[in-house]
Amino acid sequence: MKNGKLTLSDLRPRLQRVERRLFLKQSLSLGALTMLSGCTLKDDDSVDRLLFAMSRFNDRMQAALFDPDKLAPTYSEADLTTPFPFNAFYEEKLAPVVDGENYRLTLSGLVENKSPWTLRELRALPQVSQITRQVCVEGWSAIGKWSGVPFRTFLERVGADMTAHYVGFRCADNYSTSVDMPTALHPQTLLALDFPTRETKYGFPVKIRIPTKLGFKNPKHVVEIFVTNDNPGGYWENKGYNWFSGS
Ligand SMILES: Nc1nc2c(c(=O)[nH]1)N[C@H]1C(S)=C(S)[C@@H](COP(=O)(O)O)O[C@H]1N2
Ligand SMILES: [Mo]
Repeated sequence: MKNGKLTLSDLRPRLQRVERRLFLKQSLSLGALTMLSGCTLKDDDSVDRLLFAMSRFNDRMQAALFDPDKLAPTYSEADLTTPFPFNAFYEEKLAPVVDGENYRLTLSGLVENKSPWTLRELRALPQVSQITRQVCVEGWSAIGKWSGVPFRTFLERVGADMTAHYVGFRCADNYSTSVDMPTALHPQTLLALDFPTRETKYGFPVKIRIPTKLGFKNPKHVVEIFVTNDNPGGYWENKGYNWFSGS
């Protein structure tokens, strides 16, 4: 501290902590630290506000750098991780068990045809399979196979406004997340109906599998999809995880 103002060296440990929290290791650089040293940051609040603003700025930078044609690596059956790890914001035994017969996938927001979809109708759309790696911020990654409808095909089918900025997801366990439209339209983004195992806890009946995003941006047990121009945030995003969290 100098004259009641925080200095660069005061901030460094805190930034390192926040960086870990926001997963900005590569992008919150020394340059950004130097930039901070010119600011008057008197209290924790202003530091947090600035860091949050930087994370938002970072989202825009990352979105601009996102190459919609760059593919995530794919793997072979021999690479599959077994048993496949489970993760959620609750214990495994609390995972929701959705009734497939009565299930309806609902649509809202900037979508022309808002008729809900049954599982049978979703299965009747063109299906593809892919083997990709899911990366969780909690320090594990695993290779799994997901099959289902290319999400772009689904968005075209329902007449989603593809010029809108965001697609949001609500889940049976009250989880939520959202992605930018280019990510939603990415060729590997899948409305998955089959999961690494048949156990329902991996997302039955619908998981949006996005191999260009961290695990937490891959919603399981999805019950509602909406298209919007206002960033919907999400369960972890609202707790400070970097919104873009992808490659
Ligand atoms: N509905 C819902 N989806 C979710 C989560 C959750 O808690 N609820 N957790 C996310 C996180 S942090 C990860 S890493 C993956 C884990 O998916 P898995 O159980 O198939 O490995 O699901 C994501 N999708
Ligand atoms: Mo995760």
